[in-house]
Amino acid sequence: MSGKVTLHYFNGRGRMESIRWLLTVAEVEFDEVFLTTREQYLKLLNDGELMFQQVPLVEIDGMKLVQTKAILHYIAEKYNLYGKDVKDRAMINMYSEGLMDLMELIMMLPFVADPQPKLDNIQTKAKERYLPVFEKALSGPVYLVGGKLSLADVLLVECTLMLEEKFPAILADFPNVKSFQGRMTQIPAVSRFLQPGSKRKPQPDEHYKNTVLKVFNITAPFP
Ligand code: IBG
Repeated sequence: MSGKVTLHYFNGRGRMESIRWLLTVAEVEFDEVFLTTREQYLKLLNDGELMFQQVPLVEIDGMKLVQTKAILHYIAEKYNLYGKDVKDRAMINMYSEGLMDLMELIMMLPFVADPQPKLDNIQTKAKERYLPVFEKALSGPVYLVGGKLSLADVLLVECTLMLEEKFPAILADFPNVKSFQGRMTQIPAVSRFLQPGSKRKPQPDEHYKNTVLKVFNITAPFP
């Protein structure tokens, strides 16, 4: 069925959450199949659905897409969230890659043996490496690239909200980023996504963590 978009992932953020955000901003409805057992994952593997034996998996337009970035780029391109030309796209990709590097650090926190040093490192990197870039880029422009909403903006609002969950005052020194967040959260689709009962996933909890460990048969924590 080409009309329906179906996401296959855990009932948690992980690598799928940015895809949920982008579909939401594009106003694309989606269904979700949650991975809860190892058997489900093994069936996806045995059925040849996972090119690299990994999720996220997204069924869209008759395709079964894997690889988070490929999925994000397809959606961004299709729904006009990928700039006006190849130069815009290069900028969007640079901003997006930086944001995904930072969000990946946060995503892995529940699975590491000693999260506090990692958390400290995330805060330092956010303040000294990442947020200054966006503060500068937003000193004037409303959007990050080309005067129009793009994938990079969607990832930035997602990332700033994630950072504030961990470090509530982190945007105090980044007023342009804070104003940008305020504008983005007023977009009706985003505002609805931030309400309880939406498909936005909460911060990871023990249940989510244990489900991931069980499905992937992981015993030791990550270093
Ligand atoms: N480059 C790929 C992408 O971006 O889609 C990486 C995908 C990926 O790492 N997927 C993980 C997976 O399927 C799950 S999300 N791993 C199984 C395997 O055998 O590689 C990341 C993840 C979390 C928690 I969240 C623990 C381990 C991985």
